[in-house]
Amino acid sequence: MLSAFAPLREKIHAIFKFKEGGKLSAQTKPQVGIVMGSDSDLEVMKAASDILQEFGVAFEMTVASAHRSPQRAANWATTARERGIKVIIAGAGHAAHLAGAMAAHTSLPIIGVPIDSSCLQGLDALLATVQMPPGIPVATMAIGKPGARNAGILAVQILALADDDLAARFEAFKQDMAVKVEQKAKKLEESL
Ligand code: AIR
Repeated sequence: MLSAFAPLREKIHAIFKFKEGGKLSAQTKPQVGIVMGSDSDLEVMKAASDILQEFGVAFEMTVASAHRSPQRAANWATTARERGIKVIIAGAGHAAHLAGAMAAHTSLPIIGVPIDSSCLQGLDALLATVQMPPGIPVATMAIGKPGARNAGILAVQILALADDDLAARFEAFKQDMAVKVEQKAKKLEESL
């Protein structure tokens, strides 16, 4: 069964060759804006930038706080579209209003990442990010690093709607995951 995947795997490796050499394309104009409430969120939010890098999607990254620097957060969101940004990923912990603030100040799609930085381990941030009032959506991911990685993946999927090359790479990425599961299943079954 696994051998059937061999040619596919070669194709995937060809498509994903940028994994070894850093960014795939020479494209430098950021398409994704990543913003976080504090530099202490970077360890989590790096999971979003890492996957964007794997796909060769250019991004910009900054810190802005909906509470500590509301004007900076508003300015960054308001000017995002004119900077060429198509999707915003916003991560914050505690009473996390950053993603909602982004959504208030731009019509670009917003992906929210609740950060597990508080004593409530991100449950507070999850509720604050996900419970947006009707009319102002935030696509809210899981808490912490897995959510940040998924935020990057969702941004890729959104951009791939208008980018056939990126869509092909995303398909390969999904197929690669399936191949890995096949390998794990085989290994587990053989160990029994
Ligand atoms: N935060 C900062 N301004 C508003 C909020 N909600 C969040 C950050 C971080 C947490 O507060 O997103 O997760 C703690 O920040 P710091 O700077 O004290 O480490």
